[in-house]
Amino acid sequence: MSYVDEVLQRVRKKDPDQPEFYQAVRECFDTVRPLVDANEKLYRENAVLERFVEPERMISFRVPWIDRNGAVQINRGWRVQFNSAIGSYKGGIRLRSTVNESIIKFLGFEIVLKNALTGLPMGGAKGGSDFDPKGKTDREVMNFCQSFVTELFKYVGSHMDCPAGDIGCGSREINYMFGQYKRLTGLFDGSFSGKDPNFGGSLVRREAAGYGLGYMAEEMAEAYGKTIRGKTVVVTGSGNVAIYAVEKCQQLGAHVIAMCDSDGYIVDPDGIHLNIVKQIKEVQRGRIREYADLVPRASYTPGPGIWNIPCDIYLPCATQNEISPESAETLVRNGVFLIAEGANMPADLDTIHYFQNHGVLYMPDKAANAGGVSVSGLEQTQNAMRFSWTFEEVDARLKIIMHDIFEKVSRTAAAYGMPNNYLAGANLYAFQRVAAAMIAQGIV
Ligand code: NDP
Ligand code: 2IT
Repeated sequence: MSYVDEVLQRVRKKDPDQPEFYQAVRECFDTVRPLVDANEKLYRENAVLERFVEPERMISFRVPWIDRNGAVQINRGWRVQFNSAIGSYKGGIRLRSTVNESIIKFLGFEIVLKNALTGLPMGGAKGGSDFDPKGKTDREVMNFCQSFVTELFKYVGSHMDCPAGDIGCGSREINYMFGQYKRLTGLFDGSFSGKDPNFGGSLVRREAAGYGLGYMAEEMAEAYGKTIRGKTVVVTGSGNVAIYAVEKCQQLGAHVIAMCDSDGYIVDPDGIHLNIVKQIKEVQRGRIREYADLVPRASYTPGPGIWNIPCDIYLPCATQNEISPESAETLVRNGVFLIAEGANMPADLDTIHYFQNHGVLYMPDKAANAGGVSVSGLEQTQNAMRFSWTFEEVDARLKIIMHDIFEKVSRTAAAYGMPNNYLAGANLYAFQRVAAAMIAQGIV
């Protein structure tokens, strides 16, 4: 049995109840086989694969908080500090009722590789809780965030681990967490990213993941002598990543016609009015169906099914495994030519292969949505310098970073004889970098 298969089997045996984690490991390991086979002796001697799948540290803790009725609520919090071979830990916090250890670990595993693609000195970590801010009052969210950080602060800090947002965790939550961290430690530093720009947050951090995704889609199209200008785009989700992906696509001249949330989807054939979506989602914290109440020509369909809307470009920006094998078939049948992952792991390996085998240009999450963590890294730099760059400066750096990621990914894919296989290019480039650092630093 190959070294890759041995370790895959070990992961499945050791954590049989962690399907998302296994899925993320399989996707990576399956595509780095040529590298592992060529370096088998070195990697085996250094137990590179075994160490790669074992987090350096995983913290699980109780989060007690008081709700609006004065009742005590208990949630579970986690932080997985997965790998610090190339930099201090960095990665978001997910707040959603469905969060569990498998989800935290898949996110942690993925971001180790993502951060290695950015070119910034960042290791990988991820955290979260089975707490859902939806339907909670601001005070309840604050109570939760303060309690969460009262435990988490022991493990984070500007040179140790820097959390940021993810699903359910936006600037409101990060601001509350930073406030409590500052109170407990007395330190005003780059320990959290995604803060309000009024007190140390980087400009463009809010837009970064979505803008980066738009830049990446344009890079991919350009490599084929095409452009996203004039193309019909469907974006899933209507949260942070989705909203700013729509904004960048529209700035680049694309025609975005559909978005969704977990209740249903809207179609606006004349193009999404993003100011209305922002008002519903960012200000009122409402539901996407309200769009159709405000825009008469738009339609709302409850339930899943946004992938049935024919489009040239599909940008999944909601959650893991949102693209089923059946929806992949529908997308291909309707003529999609480009898919770039805003969400983390929206499709499994077999589905990605299906797209690739049907000539769809496919960019995996760790490359396509790396703009978010990249600007988080730039926020840490600005905090350390006690300085802040303008919107234009940060945006220009983001654009360069996304261009560089595209180059690394496509060059690596070509070097391994798999031109245009961006999944392989991303995993091979990132894995090789982290593995080399792990070997150089000894058995730690
Ligand atoms: P938000 O919480 O801001 O938005 C999430 C959106 O996805 C909401 O519209 C939500 O709908 C929708 N959604 C979540 N689960 C489902 C589901 N099961 N079916 C349909 N819709 C769903 O999160 P983000 O925009 O920050 O994150 C979106 C994705 O992007 C995640 O995969 C995240 O890991 C990834 N990501 C985030 C980055 C960031 O900086 N924030 C950076 C890189 C990647 P509803 O309101 O109904 O819950
Ligand atoms: O998945 C991700 O890249 C994020 N949630 C953002 C992480 C960060 O540190 O900005």
